[in-house]
Amino acid sequence: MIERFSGNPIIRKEHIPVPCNVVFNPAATLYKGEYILLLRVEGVEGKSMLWLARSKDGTKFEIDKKPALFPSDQEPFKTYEKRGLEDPRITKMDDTYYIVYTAYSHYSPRLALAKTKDFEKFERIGLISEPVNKNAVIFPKKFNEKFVRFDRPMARGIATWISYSYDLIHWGDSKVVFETRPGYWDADRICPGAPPIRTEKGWLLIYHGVKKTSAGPIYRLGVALLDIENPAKLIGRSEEPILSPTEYYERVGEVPNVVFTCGAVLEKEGEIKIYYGAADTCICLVTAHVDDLLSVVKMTK
Ligand code: BMA
Repeated sequence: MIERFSGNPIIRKEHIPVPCNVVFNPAATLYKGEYILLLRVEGVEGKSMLWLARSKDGTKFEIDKKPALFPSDQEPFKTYEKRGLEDPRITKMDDTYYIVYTAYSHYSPRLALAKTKDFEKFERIGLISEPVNKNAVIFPKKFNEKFVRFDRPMARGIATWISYSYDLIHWGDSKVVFETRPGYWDADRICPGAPPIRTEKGWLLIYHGVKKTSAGPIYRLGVALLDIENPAKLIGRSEEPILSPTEYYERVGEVPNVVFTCGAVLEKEGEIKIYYGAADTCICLVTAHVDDLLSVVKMTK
């Protein structure tokens, strides 16, 4: 159902124009007919910044000469981005691209939001959660005039939550949408991966599931389906993962046995390109047809 790109990994640290430790967990979108990735690049000192990469075909990327987003010297961001910016997700609404990312400091990770219209100028909107919270995705559509997001507060990391906002800064009405499943590949931790994709059957969410083992956690990808009118309502989930770390580059690296997505692009013909970090070390690509991903969703009883 899922096909790994034969040229994986598509981006490695050697492609970044400065020395760095690793490059992983990119956001993905389309802009003016090009594929855009916003890469998480961890510098040799250990802090992450976000770099832009562009491609005509979605497989061969050109990387900018310098980072697009790096720790701010302006308050209130300065205090909370001291240890870097991580794991971005991009959502397009009208002509604006919203970038939700993890602002990291000694206070622990919290969510921050920036925006751009052209991938040249970036403007920070706000810090949009307290710590410990990471892995948020914003829906590409408002519901009853409100922006909607999924995130994963570190309340044991066992649930994906929904929250609503009129201004993208103040969020509330939070509640749990779905959670870990004992005995499954997503038994121990769960969090949203790529921003939700609109399909005929509902909102398709590619998410991470973690199972702890005696040799450490294993990060896999699965899918969940949410009601098209009410994204707080779970329709169903895949019983099995859609992607597991089985290749050498997914099993061996900075953090072994990790496939972690922050971005997927839906093409006209229904093919989805899923970009992901492999073993927290490099960036890879798999493709899947949206109908195949929908076909593995089992309805929630
Ligand atoms: C998560 C995040 C990701 C990372 C993953 C696997 O908690 O920190 O950035 O890819 O763990 O190590």
